[in-house]
Amino acid sequence: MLGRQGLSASALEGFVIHKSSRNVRVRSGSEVLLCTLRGRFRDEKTGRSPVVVGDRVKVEPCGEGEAVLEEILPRKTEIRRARALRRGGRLRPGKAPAEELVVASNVDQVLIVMASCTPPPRWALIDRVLISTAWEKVEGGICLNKWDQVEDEDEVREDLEECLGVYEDLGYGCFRLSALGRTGIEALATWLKDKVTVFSGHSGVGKSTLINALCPDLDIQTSHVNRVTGKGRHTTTAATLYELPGGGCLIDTPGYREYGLANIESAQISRYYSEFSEHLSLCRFGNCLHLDEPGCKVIEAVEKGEISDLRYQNYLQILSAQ
Ligand SMILES: Nc1nc2c(ncn2[C@@H]2O[C@H](COP(=O)(O)OP(=O)(O)OP(=O)(O)O)[C@@H](O)[C@H]2O)c(=O)[nH]1
Ligand SMILES: [Mg+2]
Ligand SMILES: [Zn+2]
Repeated sequence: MLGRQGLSASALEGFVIHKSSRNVRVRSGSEVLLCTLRGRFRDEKTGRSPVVVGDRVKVEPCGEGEAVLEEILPRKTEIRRARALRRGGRLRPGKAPAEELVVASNVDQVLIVMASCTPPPRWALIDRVLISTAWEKVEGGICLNKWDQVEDEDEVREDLEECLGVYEDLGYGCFRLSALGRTGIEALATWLKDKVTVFSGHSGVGKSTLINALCPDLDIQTSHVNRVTGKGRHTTTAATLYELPGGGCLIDTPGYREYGLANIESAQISRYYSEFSEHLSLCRFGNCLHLDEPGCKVIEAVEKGEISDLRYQNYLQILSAQ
């Protein structure tokens, strides 16, 4: 628990719905309070605050619609990712040291949003996010948005269906839809109902467009992807929590360039591939990383088609980047 003890009787409890560099907005009952962040809620060196969207907090009201943040209550869950430290906007050469970011707290599930094309889905990235959600013991789901763009592309669509089918068979919530065309939204709305869900994905995949489609009263700013690079323009710059009309909360987040695994060692990664589990203890070597070791039962299962090649290739890619 962060903050001071012995708050006055006028202190209110609420949860953080938006965070900017200088303040946070806190919902307390039917009120939304703008709260300044005092010194102890700022890191002296970076100026960053430890408070994140989703945090349950105590605040002291100090004027019409305003309050001061006094305490951050213990978190039920934390969604974290690592990113390389940059100097002058550039990645440092060699293995860049990573810093960890808490994206949101107290969430029940993470929806990984990918575009069906522009930009195309990155399945290894999906696995990274699924590993970190499993580590944190929160649900993970996958949404292929912009399905309208592949409707007439039989080969691309079949390929995407096949990949998504692998995850469906593993029990993940999988959704194909068009946020812009507002088609295929219902199944996702059912998955989101009464849960707190954070939307995670690259810039330009349509996270904000999808939240606009799910909450018709909202008009969150969205922006075109760059036609040449196919990349988004980092339109959403801060995490914000929105309430779903039928119950539940959605957290929109800024698109990321990279998604590093925080706190997870190479040797642990295979444990997050549930389909590997029955083979792991049968490998000849106890410390087998399932790369090319003799007597590896995971590789044998891939060769027999019992483990999907897509998942195994993702596993190798993640391991090589650790
Ligand atoms: N064709 C098509 N375009 C879509 C769809 N959903 C979103 N888009 C477009 O994709 C672009 C990016 O959408 P945004 O909602 O801003 O993407 P975002 O993921 O929130 O991006 P950041 O805020 O930068 O992280 C916009 O031009 C949207 O209109 C869809 O279902 N189909
Ligand atoms: Mg956005
Ligand atoms: Zn092995």
